[in-house]
Amino acid sequence: MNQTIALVGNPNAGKTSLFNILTGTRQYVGNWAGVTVDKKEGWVKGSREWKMVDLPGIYSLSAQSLEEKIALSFILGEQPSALLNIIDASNLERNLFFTAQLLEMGLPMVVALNMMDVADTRGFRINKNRLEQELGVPVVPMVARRGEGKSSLLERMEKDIRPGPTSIRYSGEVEDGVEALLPFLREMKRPSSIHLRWLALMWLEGNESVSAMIQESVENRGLLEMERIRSGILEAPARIREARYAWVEAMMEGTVTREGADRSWSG
Ligand code: GDP
Ligand code: K
Ligand code: MG
Repeated sequence: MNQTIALVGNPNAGKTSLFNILTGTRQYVGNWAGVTVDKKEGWVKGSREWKMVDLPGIYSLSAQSLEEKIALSFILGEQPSALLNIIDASNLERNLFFTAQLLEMGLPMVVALNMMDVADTRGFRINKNRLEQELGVPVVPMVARRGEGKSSLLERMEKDIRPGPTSIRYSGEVEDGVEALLPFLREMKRPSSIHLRWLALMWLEGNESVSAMIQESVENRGLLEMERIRSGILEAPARIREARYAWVEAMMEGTVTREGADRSWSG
């Protein structure tokens, strides 16, 4: 059975390196329609055959840069069956913010914890099992540039790939807003594997791509009510961001220590 897996991660996390070791030379390079951002597709050799698409490197799904729009419209439009999220172990905090958004989306996912050599050199000790437990999806330590971790990654993609839990809890106002939006979202045409909760959060954040999709398929009275819910929450995007940052911080505290340094994770 052929399935599509989208490779997603921050710029410079090692996506191209990982794409290359997973697909060998059998890759296709083109452009995303109408833009000059590279589009790469290739087949991943394993016992389960995956078609892999390398999406543009992005930091979040919120800011709506060209790259983010491309990534989001691929995920919403082409509906990949799973996500491979590559993260930079030496920049874990920043990378996990994006991971939080991806987990909430609800697609089956695996995390490639790349740059383990750099993390080691910088003195980061990452409790991989704990991180895996907390994220709720497989986490595979890797050094993509040297091909290290490839076979474990393939094994986990085959056996353990799964949707993560949606463990982030937002402020009461935001949670009430999500709850109130769900009935409208249930009615709309949408990719079946995407969580309504994630769509509701993207709506509250004012995400353009998701809002456009919603505007197409929810009737006007419903839209008015959805607008009312959104504008009734004071600074919803900031509240949502804060909760995600708090989640990332808690994740860091439980899973990473740094040797020979004070409690700062960066630098
Ligand atoms: P992309 O921007 O996500 O596509 O990342 P690239 O694959 O282009 O990698 C960015 C840089 O990091 C390149 O110079 C890679 O050779 C390097 N790189 C990728 N993976 C690793 C790794 O695991 N360890 C180290 N030290 N460097 C890596
Ligand atoms: K790069
Ligand atoms: Mg690249």
